[in-house]
Amino acid sequence: MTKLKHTQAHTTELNQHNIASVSSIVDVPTYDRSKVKAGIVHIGVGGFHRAHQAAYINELLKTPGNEQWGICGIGLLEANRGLRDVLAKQDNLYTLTIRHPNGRVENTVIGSMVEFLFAPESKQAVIDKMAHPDTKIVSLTITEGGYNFHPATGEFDYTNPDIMHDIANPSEPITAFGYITAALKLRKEQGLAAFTVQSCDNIQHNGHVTRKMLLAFAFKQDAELAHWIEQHVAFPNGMVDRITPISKQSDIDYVSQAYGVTDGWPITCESFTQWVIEDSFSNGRPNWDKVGAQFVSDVTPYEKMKIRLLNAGHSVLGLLGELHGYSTIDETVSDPLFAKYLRSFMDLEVTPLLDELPGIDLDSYKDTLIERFANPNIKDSLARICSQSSAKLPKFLIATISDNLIQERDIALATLVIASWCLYSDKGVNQQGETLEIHDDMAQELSTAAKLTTIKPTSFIELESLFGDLADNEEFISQYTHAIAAIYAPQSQIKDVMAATL
Ligand code: CS2
Repeated sequence: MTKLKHTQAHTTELNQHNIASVSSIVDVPTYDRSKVKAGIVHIGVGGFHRAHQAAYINELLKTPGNEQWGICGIGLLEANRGLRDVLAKQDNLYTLTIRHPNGRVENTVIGSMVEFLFAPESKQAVIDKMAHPDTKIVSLTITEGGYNFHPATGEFDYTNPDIMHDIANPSEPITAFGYITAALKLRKEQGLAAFTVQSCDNIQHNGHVTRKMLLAFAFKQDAELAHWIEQHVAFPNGMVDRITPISKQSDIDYVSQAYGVTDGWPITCESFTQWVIEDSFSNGRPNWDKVGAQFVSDVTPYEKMKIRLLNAGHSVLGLLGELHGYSTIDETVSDPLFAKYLRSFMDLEVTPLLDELPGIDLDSYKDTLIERFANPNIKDSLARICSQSSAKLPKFLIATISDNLIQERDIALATLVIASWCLYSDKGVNQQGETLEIHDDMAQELSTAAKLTTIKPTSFIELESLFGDLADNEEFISQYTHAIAAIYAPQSQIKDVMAATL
């Protein structure tokens, strides 16, 4: 997000000193923040973390006895400088605006982040913080791409220049892996217990993936340390869920106009929230189950359900909606054809691949998803959903196609989304000719491959790092080239092709 501007002159600045004066209008932390210690160091203080984990901890801190579970946020990237400035002014406080589908709005000032460190300017401070005896958990929201695995093989990518830098310069890290390894090394040397490394990203088996990646990194740097990590660090898998659009100027204006509070970076999110966590921690953990999270012994079916239905469903609406010219998820799903397409995709191409979950009725889970997407008060942009599709789709959608091909099931609905992704990457405009806002680390590669489509219809799916060997699968080639022919036809309208595919 670009840095947001304040709007009104006569508002109260949000900071610790002013908390009491805004307490009559918004829900503020009632606990003594000066007594809260950072037991959790969290890398990646984006909107999602602030709407999810930090909100759970804020709730927990209201009950005395949990003061050891505050959060120290870490901004790893140079792009986090603006966030650091805002949080510093606000004593790390921010407003969470929860918007219910029926229009109800709840505003809560979140106080669980008690420290924030901007890594590019304080590398050693970050390492020391993670190595501090109070730190019990290092958690991560670094997005799918941050885990540095090859999308098709799942293996650690040693060719990433930042990783090469971190392997060669253990005391000057850039990546999350570099910091975590440096801190664990210090803990080992000082005889301190290892912290838990807890991923809060949308990756299936996020704990296992984090473990595999961290060990791959650490082995290159220090094999003995890697063995110690293998034995002592827990990496719980978890499923996280709360739709959190990118903050906009209108969110700042709302907090300022409705509550007279100047907050430089409020977060807006939906009312639904879910967190399912495997109860495996190396050094204690907060009682998140007391504030709505769920501890389970195996999170696999929950994460598969969420990633294959919610996240893939978002991408289905996102890519098709972008081509049509819609701009938000609620707008797209309120079009009956898009709603029908989404539901058919979920029912016909995803549900048969999911395991039964005790206590979860998949039909009502899907109904709820459609209601959540339709929330008119959450203006979640299609540009956000489609951003970094190259890191998302292999797990969210391409995996569903591969599984269905093995089981000889339908793939047509998902395949049209892939063909649409090709057209989106090729043309970079919607059907009205308006330029699309595309953010993808692989944007150049995607566009180069997509632009060859008219010469070679399968060029896009030959991107092996995304599609693996799918470009050798005859059934997939046949359905994909059929979809490509339909959407590349002169005057073709995406809605007509969707209707014909249903
Ligand atoms: C979205 C997710 O970025 C995406 O593709 O599907 O950010 C989604 O909003 C969250 O996972 C909801 O929990």
